[in-house]
Amino acid sequence: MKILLINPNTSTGMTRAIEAAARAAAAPGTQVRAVQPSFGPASIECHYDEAFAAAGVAEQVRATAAWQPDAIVLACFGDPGLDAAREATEVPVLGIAEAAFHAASFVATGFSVVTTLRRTCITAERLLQRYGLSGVCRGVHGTDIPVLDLEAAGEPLIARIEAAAREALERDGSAAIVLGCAGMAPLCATLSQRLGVPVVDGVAAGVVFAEGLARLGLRTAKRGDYAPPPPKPYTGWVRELGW
Ligand code: 2AL
Repeated sequence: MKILLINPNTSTGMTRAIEAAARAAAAPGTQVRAVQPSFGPASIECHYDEAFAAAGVAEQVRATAAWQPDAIVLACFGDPGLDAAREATEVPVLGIAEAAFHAASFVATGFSVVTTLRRTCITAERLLQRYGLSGVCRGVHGTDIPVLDLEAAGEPLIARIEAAAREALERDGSAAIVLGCAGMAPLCATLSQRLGVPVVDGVAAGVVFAEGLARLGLRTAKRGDYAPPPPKPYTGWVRELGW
């Protein structure tokens, strides 16, 4: 079984951290490969960043096709380029927000999301609506921690996330926490142990769900809107990315 992880940002340190978290979650015998786009933002913290990250995801789905993954996980909490990736491949593609929300909904009737910059909360809220899980999420909370600060997360930063999670559980009356950034994956075990509630990291959840879908033999539907893109010329710096 081969699982491809695409970190949609261009931070190599974060790609390696995400890869380690994914390997820890994967079943024995599963190969995990983590890649990142050749262009785009170092972190994804706003709509503008996300526009370029989505193109980077499409680039990497194409560039890694020869590796023949059994499933693909997009490791950014905004799930950038998810639909485009599904058009560009036949294997299942999961976003980590999508995976984390569903996992949390399996173990609690109400969960809270703790994420990075407050301005990214709208992205998570829109995704919850998209996935039909707004009714299970009791609140999305920004910490105003920049994504790249998570690369060297020491105790003060972990304590800030822990405090935000405790406040969210209390204020929302929720029973589980979803970590709202791929960069928080390495903190999941520590936060689970300290908080005493289910803490969901979308990277681990995404890898496990991806393995499950591949084992079920499910492929992305090619009848309808997830069919391959209609061929046409692309111009300028993306001319190689046209179908
Ligand atoms: C993220 C994430 O997971 N990776 C990234 O660059 N930005 N998410 C977030 N909410 O800031």
